[in-house]
Order: sequence, then structure tokens, then C-alpha cells
Amino acid sequence: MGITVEKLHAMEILDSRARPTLAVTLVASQGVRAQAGVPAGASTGSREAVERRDGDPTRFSGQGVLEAAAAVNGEIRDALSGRSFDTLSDLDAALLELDGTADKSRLGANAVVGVSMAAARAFASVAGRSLWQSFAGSLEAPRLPVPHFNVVNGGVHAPNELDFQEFMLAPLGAPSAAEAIRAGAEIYAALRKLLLGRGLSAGLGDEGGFAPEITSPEEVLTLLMEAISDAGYQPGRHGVALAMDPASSELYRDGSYRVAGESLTTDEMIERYVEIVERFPVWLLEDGLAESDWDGWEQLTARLGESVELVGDDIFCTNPAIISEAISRKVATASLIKVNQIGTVTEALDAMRVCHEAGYGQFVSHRSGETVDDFIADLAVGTGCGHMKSGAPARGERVAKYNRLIEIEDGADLPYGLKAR
Ligand code: 2PG
Ligand code: MG
Repeated sequence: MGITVEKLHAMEILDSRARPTLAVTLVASQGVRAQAGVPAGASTGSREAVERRDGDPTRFSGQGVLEAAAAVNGEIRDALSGRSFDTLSDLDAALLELDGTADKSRLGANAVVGVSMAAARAFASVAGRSLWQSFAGSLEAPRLPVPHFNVVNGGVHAPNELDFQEFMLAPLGAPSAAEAIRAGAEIYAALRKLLLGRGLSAGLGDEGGFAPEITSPEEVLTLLMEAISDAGYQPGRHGVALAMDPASSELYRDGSYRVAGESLTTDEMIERYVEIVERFPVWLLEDGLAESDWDGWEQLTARLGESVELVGDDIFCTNPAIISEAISRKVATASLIKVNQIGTVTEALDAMRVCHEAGYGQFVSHRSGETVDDFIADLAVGTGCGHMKSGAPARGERVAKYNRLIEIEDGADLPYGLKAR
């Protein structure tokens, strides 16, 4: 069932980092009102869709989004109002045509994605479906994804000296999403106790994980192993595994990687990962190498691609064309999926389809700047992609997505876990 756009409205609200972002409302004449909160990143890939910021230094240090809101309330509203669309992909195509740039920079990717997300919700409601149900059948059969809890934050997400950005708990062996979330929360509490017991800070980074005064990635992983055991869980792929996002484009300068005061070549970084994977149950590594280090990525994939899921984030930017190139070069084994990184829901689904057809994983993700919008939970469930990350099991904007998984699981009899690959 299609929708006829009756009203469209955007306003400037705050994200979880005290920065402005957009809230978009779309009213369809079928009696449906749908909203979306637009996420925003800090460690961004250079080929991401470009969000529109006002650049007015007298407001929010130039980060305001009044012009992006005005694009929704003006040009986009004028172009879409009164028009009927059969599918979300038709509506998204109209947005792309109106913007006319490859990176959505004219209207602003934040404006475009907000309208696209609200429209996805409107199409689902008009069809009498939950959002996750509206994605069902597009890829794998729906399932509850393994939540990946980012419990230690570093890099550009925290003011500590830890270079790697994210250290995640992955309850691969949990029997259900609700039990996985319980594991995440209990281990988070055990980790807090461990940190405080050692006189380390339990202050939080942008994604709700702790930001202790630790510089060595191995030391963090050792602490996580302890916290998992302290909370009564089994570390490992049959229990609670580990995952990392070093966000290494941020560490890459003049051909080498800066890690804990050392300067490492690509080969040395790969060796470091090989050692880490031998010592710790790290099952997934995202952005292990920089977005410009494609040759390094080829080597990394040849070396670890069989044993670890290698996820491309900055390097792919949820862009179907870049992912296709990566597939032909045997770079990575999965893509991160961030809807705002590419700019429309339809294109994010295209990126997931490209991955799916090549046997690449799809790891649905929040951004470091978030609202309480829980869109990604439905996206991950409906596409059956098997895993999702939304930061720590703490702070409302992170927990909103995990709680949505609990709600979906409560109302539908769906399997939990990674899909069989
Ligand atoms: C990442 C994301 C989300 P940001 O690097 O994967 O965790 O961070 O939103 O800052 O790009
Ligand atoms: Mg990343």
C-alpha cells in the first residue's frame, strides 16, 4: 500500500552529545503520522553522505541544523506534498532526484535521511505492519540480532588516552535477545566494579561505555574477560565473545598507525590483531585498518577473514558501489550498515542486499550521536542480519534500541542469533 504525503515538518532538536540534529514528522493522508530522529557520527568516513550544518559560529559552534530543517520545511515539502508513492523506494528516488548530488550535500544528508526514515515508518503503518515486518522478506528471514555492547570507549568518543574506539561484548551464545541484554547489563555492572576497584575512572564516553585511563587494547580485553567471568558468564564464542572497532582511520597518519604511543606499519597492525585473536575470543573486528589502506585490507582479509568477521565501516560508508568493489577485491567479510552514512533507507537496504548476495555480513549500527529513535532495531530484525550495535547497555538513547529488541521479541516468535553463514 502506498502513501500520499500530506505534511512534512522538521525541527532542530538535540542529540545525545548536546549537538543539534533533526526530528522529522511526516503525515500521510491515509491517517498516519510518522517521526524520525536523525543520528550523527564523529568518526566519519570521507565518502559518507554529507550532513548539512549551518556553520554559524554564534549558534552551537557552527553545528546548527536550521538550514537542513528549512530544506525539509521548504523544498522537500513542496516537492513531495500531495504526491502519492507506491513504495519507499519510489519516495527515496524522488528525494535523490530533488537533491541531485551523489553525496546529498545540496539538501543535506541529515534532511534527506530524516524524511526517508519517517517515510519508512509511514509506509509500514499504512500497511498495518510493524516497521520490522515491513523489512521482512527483503533479505534473510527475520530474526533477533546479537546485540554488541560497546562497554569501553576510546578514540574520538572519549577524552581518555585509549586509541581504539570501541570494545564490545557479543553474547553469541545467549538463548534470546532478552537474555543477551541481561548478560550485557550484568557484565557492564561487573566491569564498573572492577574499574573502581582498581582506582580507574568509571566515567562514560559518547556511547555509554566506560572511558578508563588505560592505553593498551590488550589490557582492556583482559579486563573484559574478567568482567564476563565475574558476572557468571562464559567468555568465548559459545558464551559471550568480544568485538572491537579500533576506528583505525583515526589512527592513521603518513602510512602508519598510532597505538598506545607506538607507530605501527600495516604489517605490524595485522600481526597485532593476529596475536589478539589468538589470546582473546574476538570474533569481529571492524575498521581494523584505515579507509585508504586498501592493500592492507586485502592482506588483513587473507590473514584473518576465515576466522574473524572483518567489518568495513569508514572504508565502505554503507555505499553499495564501494562494497561491490570491495567484494571483487576480497576486502573485508562484512559491512557496517548506518542509514545516515548513505542517506536513504532504500540505499541502505541496497547495500545490505549487495552484501547478502556475496555472502558478506551486515552489521547494523547506531551513531555516536543519537536520539531515542529505535529505527535500527527494526531494521536489524526485519532484514535478519544477525547482529547490531547500539553502544553500552546504558544511557537512554542506546538502551532505546535494545529495549525495542525486547519488545519485538516479546510480541513475535522469532529466532535469536547470528544467521548461519
Ligand atoms: C563507528 C560509529 C558508531 P560514529 O565508528 O562505528 O559506533 O561511530 O558514529 O562516531 O562514526
Ligand atoms: Mg566504526
